[in-house]
Amino acid sequence: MAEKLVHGSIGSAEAMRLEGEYGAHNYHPLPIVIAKAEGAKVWDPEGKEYFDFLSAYSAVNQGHCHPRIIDALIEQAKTLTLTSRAFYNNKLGEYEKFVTEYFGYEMVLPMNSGAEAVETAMKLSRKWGYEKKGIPENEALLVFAEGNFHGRTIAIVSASCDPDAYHNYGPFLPGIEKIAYNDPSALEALLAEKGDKVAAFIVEPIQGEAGVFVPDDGYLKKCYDICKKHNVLFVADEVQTGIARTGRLLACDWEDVHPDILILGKAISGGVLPVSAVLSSKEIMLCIKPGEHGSTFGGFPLACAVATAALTVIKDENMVERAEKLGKVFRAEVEKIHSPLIKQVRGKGLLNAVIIEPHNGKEAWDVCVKMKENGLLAKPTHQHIIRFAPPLVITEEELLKCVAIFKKSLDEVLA
Ligand code: IF1
Repeated sequence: MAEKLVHGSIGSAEAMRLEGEYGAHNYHPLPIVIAKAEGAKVWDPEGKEYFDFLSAYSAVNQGHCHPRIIDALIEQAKTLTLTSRAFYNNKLGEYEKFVTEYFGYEMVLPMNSGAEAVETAMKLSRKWGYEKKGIPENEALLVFAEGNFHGRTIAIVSASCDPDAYHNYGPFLPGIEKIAYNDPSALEALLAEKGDKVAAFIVEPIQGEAGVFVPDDGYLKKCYDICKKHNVLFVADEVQTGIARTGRLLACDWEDVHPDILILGKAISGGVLPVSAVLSSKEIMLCIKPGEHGSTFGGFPLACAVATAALTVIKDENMVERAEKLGKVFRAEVEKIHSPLIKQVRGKGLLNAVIIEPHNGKEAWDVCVKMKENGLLAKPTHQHIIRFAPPLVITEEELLKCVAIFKKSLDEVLA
């Protein structure tokens, strides 16, 4: 007999069946259906409660359905949602002033998805390369790090080293160079050889998809200095690492690096709307002239209201400090767990990963399925890595409860 429904009008089994039947099969989700969420918790249609340790890949840093962000959404939705950029609107300029001052930049170019913002940064870098640096026409190069994840467009997957991301999507974008991550000498060697044609080095301060791969201290600063030496733009993709997640407003703040171009997405809206942003100086941003780039929704009034509220909440609720403190607690507690399945815990702030050592045929997926049964949602990546990234509103008490669920699940998987 079917379980009684608590949230919504269809049960978990039916929701999963419908997705499988009518939706493209471009994902392999954990078998959990979310019907309601608040703060760090989510509920399935049958009313079972879970802690969310994925946070929509760090988009809901402020917690699910944060009341102040939702209020801003509703208020603005009743007044004005979209004008296109063919006309001015009374929210965009105010938001642009707010967001540029918030992150310490002169100008912003608003977009929607993270991938669009990365594309924008690629186009902006090329424009600057031709118009300011003087790279000969159609010869500009963009440098990426191996193991990167910047999104799903054809230009972006042209820079990917992951066959799942690029296989059979060719032909790819030319003018892309890939170098080893966490190796400043690889950047120096490439720029020494081809630096006069390189417009930008585009890098994640911590590689998320690669499994929360934290580079050595000083890596970003060294790369920044190498870029300056060769008149190359240092572009940081902080779509996942930005906005308090790592215990700093930006992960680049850990090394006092101010990127020439900063790419933001995900948590800039608190997971309420697809909002992204590219921030830069006037010198760089004004290389793009009217009609040369844009999007129907980019900077729409609803996004402006939501992003302003989402960023205000980050400051008002001290989320940077929370992430730093709770991250230390999380890593210290996980290090105390003795299980043959745990190989390593790593991360910064509340962007963490546990590397799983397969044992008796059990791997990360099995641990995640068991944690799900025990009320904790986390997602495996690359077979042997589990990401732990709760909303930053989680309390220390809840966090400790979740570490206990993790420990219990590790034990049960091997039992
Ligand atoms: C999916 C990963 C995370 C990103 C960085 C740009 C984008 C992303 C550093 C593009 C997006 C997402 C996309 C999501 C899974 C997720 C992800 F596992 F694939 F790598 F978070 F770790 N730059 N990351 O991490 O932003 O266009 O998606 O808004 O399902 O593809 P988007």
